[in-house]
Formats: sequence, C-alpha cells, structure tokens
Amino acid sequence: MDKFTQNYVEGFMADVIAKNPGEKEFHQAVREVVESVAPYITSYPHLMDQKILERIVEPERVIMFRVPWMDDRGEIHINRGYRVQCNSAIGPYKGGIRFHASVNLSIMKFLAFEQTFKNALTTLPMGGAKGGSDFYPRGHSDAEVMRFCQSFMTELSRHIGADTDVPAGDIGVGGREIGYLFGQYKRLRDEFSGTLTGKGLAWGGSLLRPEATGYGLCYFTEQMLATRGESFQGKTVIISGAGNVAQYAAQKAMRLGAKVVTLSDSDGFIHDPEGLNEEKMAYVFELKNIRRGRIKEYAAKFPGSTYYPGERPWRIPCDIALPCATQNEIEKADAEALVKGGCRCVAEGANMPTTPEAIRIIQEAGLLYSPGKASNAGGVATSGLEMSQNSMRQHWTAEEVDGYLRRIMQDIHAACLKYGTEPDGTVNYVKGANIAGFIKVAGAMVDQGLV
Ligand code: NDP
Ligand code: 2IT
Repeated sequence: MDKFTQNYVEGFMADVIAKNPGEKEFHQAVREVVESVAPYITSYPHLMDQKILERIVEPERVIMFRVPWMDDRGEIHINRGYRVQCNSAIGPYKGGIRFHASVNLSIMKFLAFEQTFKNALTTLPMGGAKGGSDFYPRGHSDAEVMRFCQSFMTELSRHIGADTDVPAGDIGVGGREIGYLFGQYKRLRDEFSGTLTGKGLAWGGSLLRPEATGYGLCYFTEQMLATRGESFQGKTVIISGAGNVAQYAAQKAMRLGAKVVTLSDSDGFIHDPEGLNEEKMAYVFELKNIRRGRIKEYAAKFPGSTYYPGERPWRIPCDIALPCATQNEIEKADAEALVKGGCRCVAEGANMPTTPEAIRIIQEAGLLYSPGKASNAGGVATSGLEMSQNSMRQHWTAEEVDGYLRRIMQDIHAACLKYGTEPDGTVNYVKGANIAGFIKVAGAMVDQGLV
C-alpha cells in the first residue's frame, strides 16, 4: 500500500473510531474492508467525491428496544433487542438474528456491516442487516424461549416485512426460535408472508436451508483446494462449534472423503482421532438439536475420543481448519499452532472468527485463507432462495436448491479470484471478497443518488 493510501486508511479509521467509540468488533470489521478497498477507491475520484465508504459505515438505521418477559417462576426479566439496518442499496435488508449473552451494539454493527458485502457476493438482491438480543436460550425452557421470542417480535414486527427487512437465524436462533418469531409476526400483522427465512418446511421453509451454511462452506473450500490441485479426499479436518454451521460442515466434509476429528462448544472441544462417521453424526444431531446437550457427552459415548475442557481445537494437527463457532476464536497463538500442526487451508464458517494478527500469520505462512463473508455466504444465499420460493408460492426440490447453492459458491469463488489474484499468482480472498462486494454496493449507491 502506498503512503497516500495508507494515510487515507488511517484518517478514515480515526474518524470511524471517534464516531463509534468502544465498538471494537465494528472497528475491526471496518478496518479490514477499508484496507482492501482503499487502493481501489482512491483511483476512482467519483467514489471519493460521493463519500461512498463514509456512507457505507454509517448504518441506514439502528433500532434498539426493550424486551420484557416473564420466566416460568413469574420473575420479570428485561433484555435489550437490536436491529441494525446497514444498507438497502441492492435489495431489502437481510440478515440473521443472534441471541447470545455477549450481544451488544458493536457486535450487531460489525455483523450488519459484514452482511452487506456478503449478501452482495451472493449475486442475489439482498441488502445487509443484523439483529439480536443479549438473551441466550441455552438453559431456558421452551415456554420461556417462546415468551421471549414473542416479546422480541412484538417490537421488531414494526420494522420488518417481506420487501423491507427479512431476518433469519444465527447463534442461539434456530428452527424453534424462528417458529415462535414467525407465529407472533403472523398474529400481529395478520399476514402469512416470507418475512423470515429458516422457516419449517410445512410453513414456507426451503429444503436445505438448515444445511446451507455448512454445505456451502465445504463447496467453497473445495474450490479453494482445487486451485492447488487438492480436494477433501483423505484430509484431516478440525472444526470448532457444534451448532448449525459446524454440524453440516462436518457432515459434508465427511461425505466428501475427509476425516473430521474435532467439534467444540464454549466449554471445550472433543478430539476423535478415528474421525466422525454417519452413526456418530446422527448422535451429534440428536445430542445438540433434540436433547440440547453439551459436546463433552460425545467423549463419554464414543471410546477413543477425548474431551478437553476449556480449550479450543486449533492445536490438533490437521490439513484443513473450519472455524464455525464465533468471532475472534482464532487468536495469534492459535494461528501459530495451526501453522505448526501442518494446516494448509483455513475457511471461515463463522463471521470474523480470526483476529487480524492471526490472519496475517496464516497468510504469511502461505495457507489458503478465506473470510466468512465469502465462505459462509451459502446460508444467506439459500435464505434468498427461500424468499424466491415464497414469492412464487412454490417449493423447489433439494436437488434444485443444492444446484443453485453450488453455483453461487462457485460464482463467489470466481469473484474472489477476479479481484484477489496477486501478481505472483496467489489469491488474497480477503481482498477479492471485499472489493467484489464493495463494487456492487457502491455502484448501486451511486446510481440511486444521495439517499
Ligand atoms: P449455533 O447457535 O447453532 O451454534 C453456535 C456454536 O458456537 C455452539 O456450539 C456454541 O457453543 C458455540 N459458541 C457460541 N458462542 C461462543 C463463544 N463465545 N465461544 C465459544 N463458542 C461459542 O450458531 P450457528 O452455527 O448458526 O453460528 C455459528 C457461526 O456461524 C456464527 O459466527 C454465525 O454468525 C455464523 N453464521 C451462521 C449462519 C447460519 O445460517 N446459521 C450463516 C453464516 C454464518 P455453546 O453451545 O457453548 O454456546
Ligand atoms: O451470518 C449470516 O449470514 C446468517 N446468520 C444468515 C443470515 C440469513 O439471512 O440467512
């Protein structure tokens, strides 16, 4: 980066930090994009004059609201709800809802910002948003989760709609929560519409939406590996998380011939040197999605596997690492451990799971590395396909949806190559994804004038 561009980045970031104090995850996400697009933007004076980047980092709207609810014992609780509507230049706002104790404005803004570029990459017409609450469903009864969801939706329903803003799931929000949210939305608005995605199959959901993020991650990773003449076949894969994304990433990687040896949750990880198989996967689905148990139970069930409390899986030797839990879960020491353990490819299923320092270590060691906004976009892309099916009042087969998903992941990979291939032939997927996403959103903003 030349001196002029470097000064531009630092000046820009100083303004963002002054205007959004303390929002460290938001700063981190913005810096990554600004560093990628600055060399591009500084050579297009009209994008500078139009202050496109300055506009993109200011969400179009931030909604914060009180979510009061009553637990099973009659005690009252007050949580905080959010919806950050970041950008609607290329379509209605679209993005997940996260229910987790750690949720705050910085995390909501970083996720909505990332979503804007990710959704642009999908090739589908979706703007960027994210929402959520500092309520974590884990440990609550179904009745408590339902009352919470109903209270949350009572306010959120004023701000969303099939052509306005279409929420979906994320951490802590799966099929059960989407059901309660949809039920309350329908009741309040008296309309049966595609205002949420991730719905049940009997009430407007799409086949393969539950699988889409994890499957899409593996399709994208296959493309990355193919640039070096490799595939999943015979590779050792380590995965973090044991939720929606991790489960289906594990299933697809296994079916593509890899040996998946770890899964984790926020308490620790399991290492199964023999690797997952269909029987073990069936156990994980039942454990996590029906019984809502903890991953440590896996080690008790399958002899030969070990549970490591309080640890992340990154020190386990592998060929491929798929972080699928949460932001900043691969730090500097973890990246060093990955490199030392022989890892050759890190593809993100989670959003921003790798710290900037860790990314640098991974890239400098010559590993293939893709940012979540490219490699996990299969989830929101399939949400886009669910919206299409809802609008048409039709259902596509699993084969049809899978075909679209594969093609979209290939197209995203091609966009990363187009804008991220360096003179020496290596691919910088961060640069490629950020520039490709930015070009689409920026062009639409210029076309639509100063709004
Ligand atoms: P789930 O709630 O289904 O699973 C989350 C998993 O990550 C759980 O195993 C959870 O463990 C673990 N986890 C959550 N927070 C932390 C934390 N602070 N530290 C360590 N582990 C943690 O969520 P998803 O699988 O849907 O989401 C996982 C990631 O993928 C997120 O980054 C999300 O934004 C991203 N993503 C999700 C998409 C989707 O379609 N669902 C699409 C694209 C990206 P525990 O049970 O202990 O909390
Ligand atoms: O981070 C994400 O892309 C998601 N949580 C999925 C969003 C969606 O609208 O399907």
